[in-house]
Amino acid sequence: MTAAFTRPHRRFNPLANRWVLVSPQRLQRPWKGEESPPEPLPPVYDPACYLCPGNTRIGGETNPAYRGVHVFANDFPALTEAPDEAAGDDLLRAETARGTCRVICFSPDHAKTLPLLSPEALRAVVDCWADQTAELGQTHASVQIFENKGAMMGCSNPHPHGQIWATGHVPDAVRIADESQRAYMAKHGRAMLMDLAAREIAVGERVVEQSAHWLAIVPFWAEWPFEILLLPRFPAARLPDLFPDQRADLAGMLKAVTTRYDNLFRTSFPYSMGWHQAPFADARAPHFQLHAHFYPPLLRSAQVRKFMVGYEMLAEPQRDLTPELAARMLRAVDGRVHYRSAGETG
Ligand code: H2U
Repeated sequence: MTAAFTRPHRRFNPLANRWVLVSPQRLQRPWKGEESPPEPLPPVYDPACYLCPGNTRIGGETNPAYRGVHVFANDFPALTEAPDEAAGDDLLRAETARGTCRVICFSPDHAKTLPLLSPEALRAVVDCWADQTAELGQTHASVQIFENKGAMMGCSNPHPHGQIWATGHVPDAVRIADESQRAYMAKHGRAMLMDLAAREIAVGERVVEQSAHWLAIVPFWAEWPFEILLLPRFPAARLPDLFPDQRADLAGMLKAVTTRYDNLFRTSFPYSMGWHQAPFADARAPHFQLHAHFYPPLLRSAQVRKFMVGYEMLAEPQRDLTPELAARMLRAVDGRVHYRSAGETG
């Protein structure tokens, strides 16, 4: 049905419970990204970077001489562990939002990004995400792990880093993903995203990367041009549930997906990515499948981005490039050799 869909249509996102408008007639031919020369890599160490080992942060603390992954408490947290305060009424309603915000440096090397890290270093990032989730999940309702990459996504610093926000409440996007998956399981007796993984593997046209344990697709209902949904092919509600071989495989998957992204327009591909994990209220959550969203803004080159404005802000998201074509473009570029290392041996 989808490949033959050449006229305007809407697709439903059952995970987020909303629609996206697809207008493939506006953009039927694939295009080749402008091949701008790679920007110079930042230095391995930047004395002015507040995330590099040994440097002083804006808040006055000094980073240790860390050699792998490094986590610290955000000096400007969006949430604090404040005690409860009064709420409002039905019209003007408020409630206390308590939480903990941390920053995670993926590497001491200022010049690295996820696709440039070794599989072992990426595995350490996965382990750190899982350990942080396990720790903060003991005292919080939800743990949100994310990375803003690139100035286009508001990232403050090229040093490879992400964030962890653990909250006493379940934020909206996670609440909706939880409710949608719960309703699907009540109706079908199976997990929504296990069904989706099986269906997408069978169909194949939206698959970007597939490994023994993981699947990366441009979802049928993608809003951003090159959006990716990363799914486990086994039941798992949260990152700490992952077994060692699943973690190692995930590290390879992260490397492959981000390598494809960078190779698409031969640029350090900006995005916001993050994990949706089951809220901690349910010790077991068989309806909820752990998954990662990658939301990249680029549309047709390293410079030309998709704007979510006008109709998107006031009505619903709209896209021209079909998810099937986006997946084909991502499959067509190398998922193993990064453009910066092409030509290198070993
Ligand atoms: P982003 O690049 O995704 O914005 O993340 C950087 C975070 O680092 C940001 O939340 C924090 C900011 O508050 N930060 C510190 O904790 N200490 C600093 O010295 C500078 C930035």
